[in-house]
Amino acid sequence: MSVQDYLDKHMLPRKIEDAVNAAVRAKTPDPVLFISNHMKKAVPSAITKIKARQILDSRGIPTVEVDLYTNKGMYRASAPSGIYTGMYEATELRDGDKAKYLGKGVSKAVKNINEKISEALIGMDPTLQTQIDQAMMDLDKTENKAELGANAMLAVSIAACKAGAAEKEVPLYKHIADLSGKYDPVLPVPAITVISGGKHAGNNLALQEIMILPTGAHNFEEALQMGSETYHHLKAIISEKCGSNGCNVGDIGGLAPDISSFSDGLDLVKEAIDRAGYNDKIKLAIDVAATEFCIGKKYDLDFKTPNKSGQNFKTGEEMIEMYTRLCTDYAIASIEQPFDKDDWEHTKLFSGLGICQVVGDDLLMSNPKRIERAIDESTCNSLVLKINQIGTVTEAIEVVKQAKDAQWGVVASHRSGETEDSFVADLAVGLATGQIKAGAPCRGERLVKYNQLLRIEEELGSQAKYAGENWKLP
Ligand code: 2PG
Ligand code: MG
Repeated sequence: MSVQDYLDKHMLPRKIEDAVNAAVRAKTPDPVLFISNHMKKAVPSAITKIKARQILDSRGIPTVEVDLYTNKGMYRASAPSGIYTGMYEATELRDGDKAKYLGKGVSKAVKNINEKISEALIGMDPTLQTQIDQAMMDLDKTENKAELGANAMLAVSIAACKAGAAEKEVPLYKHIADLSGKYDPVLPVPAITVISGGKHAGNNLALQEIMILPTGAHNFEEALQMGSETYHHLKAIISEKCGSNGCNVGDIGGLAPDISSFSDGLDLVKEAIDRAGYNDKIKLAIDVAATEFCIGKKYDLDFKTPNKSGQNFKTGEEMIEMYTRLCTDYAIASIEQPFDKDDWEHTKLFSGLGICQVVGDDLLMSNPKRIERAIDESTCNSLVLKINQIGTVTEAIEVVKQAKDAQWGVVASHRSGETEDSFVADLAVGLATGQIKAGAPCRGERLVKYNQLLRIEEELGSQAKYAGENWKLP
């Protein structure tokens, strides 16, 4: 690296200027000593090494893990992955070599990190997240991160963010809040998945997730307790009614009884909330993931039922009627992806009724251009933030600001293919999203996020603020 590159990477000229100004302001008798002390604090330990490898996610599919080193230590991060990877999201780079992992290997993404990304980032200050992410984007040069792979870039971006927090000697959520320059930490309301269907489970339920939101809890710890108790009551109810086979779980830990109607699932969950004694403290939410069963312009509610697939089609209007009825019958507070990813028309019509929070998942794909269109056209009123769809921490922060500035709700989200990385928990707190989706209170890769939130709440002590009833706009 040239001297000029080194100075630029560390923004040294600006830091020297800051130090001189601080010395003048302090009217110090010994400006040289003052400036030298100031610079010692201002010049961080740089990134010294980046090493990536292929690991397996919670579904046994390869993903990228990164170890990023500074003089302070080693910081590890990995990229999650979803079922649906759409054309509007950043590219997940996979090898395509069918002889290995059915084409899903990530050795090219790993190589990109170990060679190109590592060369560009070594020597950089880990606290300068924007510059780090920009350096990767400059190297990639494509609009959708197709060259280096969003899975490669995200794992590095998260590892750098952790190193930045350590460098500043502040908790990760605090560093993220600082990077936003805007938010104070807030513990989110967990949207806890209790029933799984759709492409996440082997039952006949088209609906992907039924979630519970303990908005009436006093703090996060109590919210998680309510969620766990309700989950276990539900397990007992399903076992009584459908036999223990019904208690098998889907990809994100939700129970997967063999039911096919939305209302059968909601009835079971209502009964569990009732048994747990949390009727007035827990709200219901669903993620329909309707893109998965939209055929032409119609929705096949029996798309998973053998011999019935194709016989229970509903039009967009009929889906609106169904949602309206469900919201009345079950007081559903939030519906995610109620229509196809490109069904702007019905999403807007339903959202316009103002019955519940309408969350855009595949519709938005955490893509700033699609979010902008949805804000302009009032298509929905909440964003599900999936960081691997966008590919860097900096861009994730920007889309959260975009959504919040439009008075939208924000749900920080895991993916169905997860790892032991708990970054999304700190991200939700640091950006005060108010809501987090991390699956069921079951399976390690889900609990690692919820357990991290318990630790953050403990650390914040009397300063901890739980979003609670302000879950949409904390
Ligand atoms: C969703 C997510 C997680 P996937 O649809 O919101 O629950 O699933 O990661 O498969 O897209
Ligand atoms: Mg979804």
